[in-house]
Amino acid sequence: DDPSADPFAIAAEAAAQIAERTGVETHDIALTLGSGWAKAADLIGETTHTIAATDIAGFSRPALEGHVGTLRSILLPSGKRALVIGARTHYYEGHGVRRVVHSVRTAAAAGASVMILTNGAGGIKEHWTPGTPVLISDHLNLTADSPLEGATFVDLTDLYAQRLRAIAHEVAPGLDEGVYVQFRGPHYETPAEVQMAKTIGGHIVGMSTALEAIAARQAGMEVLGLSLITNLAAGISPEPLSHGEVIQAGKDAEPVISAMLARIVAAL
Ligand code: 6GU
Repeated sequence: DDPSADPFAIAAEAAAQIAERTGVETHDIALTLGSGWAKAADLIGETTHTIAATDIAGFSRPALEGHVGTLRSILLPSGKRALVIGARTHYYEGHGVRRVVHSVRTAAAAGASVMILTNGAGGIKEHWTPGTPVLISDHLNLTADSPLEGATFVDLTDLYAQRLRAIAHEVAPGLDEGVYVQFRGPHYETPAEVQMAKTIGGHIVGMSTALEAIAARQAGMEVLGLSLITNLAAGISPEPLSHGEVIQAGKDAEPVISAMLARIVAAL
């Protein structure tokens, strides 16, 4: 949180601590598992090490139920290594964008070249019933913030890598795609805000992922993004939104979408 601290040095320190704790020098891919996706960790391979995120430099205490607060090193059947981040700091927690992207920078420092970002989100398309997984094709960052500091001009043309999206479509035929809109939260959007998101080209509304994706791209990683539609966004659904229902929809869909994510990881 010290503005004079170098966030990349803290990420390097975190990666060194992970390497020390696990004996694994290099992780090949990293996954941040958001609401509804946590079960994928058990399906992709064998967890050899589980670390409390708070034992690692730069990680904050998890703020929310459904976010487990651990880092796991997983040996994939291919022999590759996955770092699973079950500890997400949300922008709305107010700790600043450096904290939000610290896990992504740590994954990059740990060697990961692919960053898979998952979340639970609201749907703008009426036919997306709760439980529908959607591949993120692009994003609109409405936080008015950026993880980049100073004159760092990063190209975001292929942010959600076409190469990885093609693999996802191959192993999950019929998977929908959409543009993710990151709002600051923690309140859900008004119906007018949802209409604005729709008008400017958005399909999914949420409170994470876009800032993390930018940091991953800056670090040279390829990004794959997946949203679980836990509910329709305000005004699209006739029902008011409840956090409890969002969590429940995530739990209900978890087995199916986690299995899908495991197939994607196996195909990378
Ligand atoms: Cl409707 N909006 C946002 N911003 N995040 C969500 C959501 C809606 N539903 C689940 N997460």
